Amino acid sequence: MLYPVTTPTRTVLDLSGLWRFMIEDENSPVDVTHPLPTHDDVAVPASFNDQSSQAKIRNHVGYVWYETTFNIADFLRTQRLVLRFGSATHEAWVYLNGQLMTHHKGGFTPFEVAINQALVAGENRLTVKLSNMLDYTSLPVAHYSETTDDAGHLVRHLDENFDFFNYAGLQRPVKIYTTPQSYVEDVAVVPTVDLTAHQATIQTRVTTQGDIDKVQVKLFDEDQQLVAKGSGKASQLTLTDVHLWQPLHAYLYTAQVTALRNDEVVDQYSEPFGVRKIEVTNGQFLFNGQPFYFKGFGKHEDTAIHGRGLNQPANVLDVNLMKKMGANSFRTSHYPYSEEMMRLCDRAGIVVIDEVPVVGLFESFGFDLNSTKQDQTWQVMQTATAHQQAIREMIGRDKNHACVAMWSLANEAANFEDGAYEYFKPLFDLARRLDPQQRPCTYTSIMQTTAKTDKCLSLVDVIALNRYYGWYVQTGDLKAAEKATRDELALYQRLYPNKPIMYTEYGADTIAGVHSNYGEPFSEEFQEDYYRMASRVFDDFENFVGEQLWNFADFQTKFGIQRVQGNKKGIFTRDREPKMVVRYLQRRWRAIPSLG
Ligand code: BDP
Repeated sequence: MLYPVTTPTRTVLDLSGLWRFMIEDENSPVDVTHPLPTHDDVAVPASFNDQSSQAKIRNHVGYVWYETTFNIADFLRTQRLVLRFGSATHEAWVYLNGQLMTHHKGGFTPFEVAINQALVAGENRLTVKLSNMLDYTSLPVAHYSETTDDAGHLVRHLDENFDFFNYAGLQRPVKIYTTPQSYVEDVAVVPTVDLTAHQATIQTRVTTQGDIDKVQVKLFDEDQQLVAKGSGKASQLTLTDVHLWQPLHAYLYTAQVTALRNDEVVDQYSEPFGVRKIEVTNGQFLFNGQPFYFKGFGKHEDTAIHGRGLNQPANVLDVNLMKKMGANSFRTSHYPYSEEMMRLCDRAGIVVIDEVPVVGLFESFGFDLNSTKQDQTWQVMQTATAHQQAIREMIGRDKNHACVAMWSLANEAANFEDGAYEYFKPLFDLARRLDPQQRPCTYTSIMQTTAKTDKCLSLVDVIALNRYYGWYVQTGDLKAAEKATRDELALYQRLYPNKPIMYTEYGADTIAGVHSNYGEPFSEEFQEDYYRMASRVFDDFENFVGEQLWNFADFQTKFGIQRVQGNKKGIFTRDREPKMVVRYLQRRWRAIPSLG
């Protein structure tokens, strides 16, 4: 799916701004043929939750309604008009002038619908019903239940299988874009690099709709100079003296695709792309032929008031802070991030592990490493269909991004239970079939899954571990934690000598401003000691290809006795002030080259 951009044949209208908003009172159904019975406002894009002064709204489980009105300029009405949601969390029903236009489930990927047929002259009314509910068929996963209150009214409850706050709403831009009636539908760009010849072959695959008899492709460099051109829906162009897209040194070409009829331009679309080669071989993760070392973070889309809503200044600051620290990468834990963030990373040279919203695939969660208990996760969870859709939509959206170096197909699933391999095998096959760039695939493994009990390691290209020695186990005892960390990595390396291993989570809750002469847990001293311990171990392992700590910043969570206003494992506070450990990590990461 293409990101909406303006070109000589297309324009984009942004419906961001103030919308009407209400939570649904299930005893008085909404009549979509009339304006919503509310005068409350909500800003789009953003989560609705933290914009409200009322706990009842912030914590609402069920349906919410959004509404706005818009006009379309007469001169645009001959064009194909497409209404596009960057995301709608978690399930949406979209009505235009009272008519149901589309429905989409899955809160972190875009969807769109052509609206010409439903437009009226003058003002048009766009109404969206959203559900923030999750269950054992959705992604992410939550336990859903219902009770009734004293008045006999339905009360819905969610117990999420994850800690981040279940922010919802129209969290990403809502746009209307135009295309001509015949148009470029999709573009896939696949670079193949010959590193010794400094040359690349760029395959483009274009799909069109309508009356198009010719497709032209032109490639431009960063100075807007034409560097190659060709024609055909499947074209293969050669770039000589190629500028590589390197971690922290981005270089973006543009593929300009023109669709023609009788040699007249019908539609044009421009897609940025980078040229780089990613391989996993002999226990190494190679970027343009050189061993790459991931330095960075697991993150969240999470800022004050915006919640999970697009916050571009925060994204820019986060990338700037990463670069200052010498970090080069992050994982989109635990859902695909906004398209705006992906485009920013393409430009900034930040390497991304792109993760589907698959979190919480376990019946019961724990850190008991000696547990041999087998739940029925793979019988109880009915998420396979949603999982396939999430993979399709993530890869469909992000396939051309230079920044995406690997797909993560799950965070912390019950991979040690019977049925895990049978569940995951078709999903890995699907991802590999769908990705035109054939990127490596992985999942991040929960502590309960060990090198000996994980049933799915044969599926991954890189072993990605989420580990909390010294925090959730051996709490505060960094000596024991160091031994456990070392022993486990040694075992993985011995059993899987050809697979690169990385940490995709490790961290300790740290309250900014809390200090301890004794390096106690929750203090800034403990956080630094913890990271020093982990670093010492990492440096001793040859196949160890990266450290992405947990978490870039403190973030909002559901309520729980382990969470005082959220998860405090950030090395930055929620408003991006550094904790003490940042200086240590900055020194360390600046001294470790990304490549080499
Ligand atoms: C891991 C999860 C992550 C949590 C983290 C923690 O992958 O989402 O936030 O633990 O508890 O299990 O801090």
